[in-house]
Amino acid sequence: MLTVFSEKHALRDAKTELYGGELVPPFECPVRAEYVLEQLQSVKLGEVIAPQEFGLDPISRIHDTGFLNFLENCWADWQAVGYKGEAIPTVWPSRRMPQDRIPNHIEGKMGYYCLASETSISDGTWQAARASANVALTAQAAIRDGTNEAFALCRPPGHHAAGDMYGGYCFINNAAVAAQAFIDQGASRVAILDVDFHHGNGTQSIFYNRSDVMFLSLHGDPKDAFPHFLGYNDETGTGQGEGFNHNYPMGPGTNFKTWGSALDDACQKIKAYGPDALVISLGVDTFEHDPISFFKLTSDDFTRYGTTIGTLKLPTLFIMEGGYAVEEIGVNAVNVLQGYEEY
Ligand code: B3N
Ligand code: ZN
Repeated sequence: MLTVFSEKHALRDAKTELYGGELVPPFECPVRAEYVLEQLQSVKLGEVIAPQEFGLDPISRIHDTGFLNFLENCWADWQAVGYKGEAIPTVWPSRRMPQDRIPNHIEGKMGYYCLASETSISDGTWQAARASANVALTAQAAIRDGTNEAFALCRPPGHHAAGDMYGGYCFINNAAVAAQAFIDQGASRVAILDVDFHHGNGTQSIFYNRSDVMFLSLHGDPKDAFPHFLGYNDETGTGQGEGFNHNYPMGPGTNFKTWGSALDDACQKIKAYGPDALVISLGVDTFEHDPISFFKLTSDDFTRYGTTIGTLKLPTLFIMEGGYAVEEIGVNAVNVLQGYEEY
């Protein structure tokens, strides 16, 4: 399988994450991508190429210009007011406040464009996020040009990023940008299957009122897991999008028996939808030893479900999302890709 990878991922190297009232070293760290690269090279999965530069146009199909300008300038603006730490919001337009005023001050801007405060912005974040989107778009272009499957080793991840919000370690929604590229190049329907432990709130919100992109997500029940406010099973889409959004929230201790049944159901829906391409938001934080999740998938389960995805026989773009058991992240992610190829 073709892999696209950019060394520029390492520019995203924040020193702090807000967790449990403390600033701790981020779970989403550069070594994650290096371990995945190492594993796919050690099993000789296939060619690894660097991304092309696509510019901002395909990213702007998904994200607001004001939001992208904010991301580009955030670190400089934060430093310009004299703040010493990494950029973290402290105030939000919450209930009974107008939702559409964008403050001038960086403190207010952060609250406007941020959905959760664990994710610090620091030097290099924007450059790495841009490179990550280019990785997704390069893999997407390979499929457009006739490759049946490709792996975009994206970092930072993307599925929590909405059209105008970052958070959950995500800045640019790589899966959404790639899905939109398929549509813009003539695809009638694209399915996005999100198998990360966390609900892909950003991807859901981007396509919620559309029927040309179906979104399906298997994830930790938001009653008990991030992002807490989206990902319930009564969220089925709106307007033209009604019936094209499918959530499978599952509780603590979920093992492959339960998770695999949800996957089978999602695959049936994808088959019935008949997409021209399938985008997989591939997070491996469903792993039994992941430090921030409560699912119990084993390394062998990743191979098994890769094969299930392969049975769909669709042009498939895998996009790396989460996974924080760094010693095993490579084996788990590559097991999915090898399982897919076994079909
Ligand atoms: O949810 C968490 C979190 C939960 C448990 C933790 N433990 C037990 C150490 C630590 C953190 N934090 C909120 C931010 C989560 C962002 C999730 C990013 C992701 O992987 N999305 O797919
Ligand atoms: Zn996740």
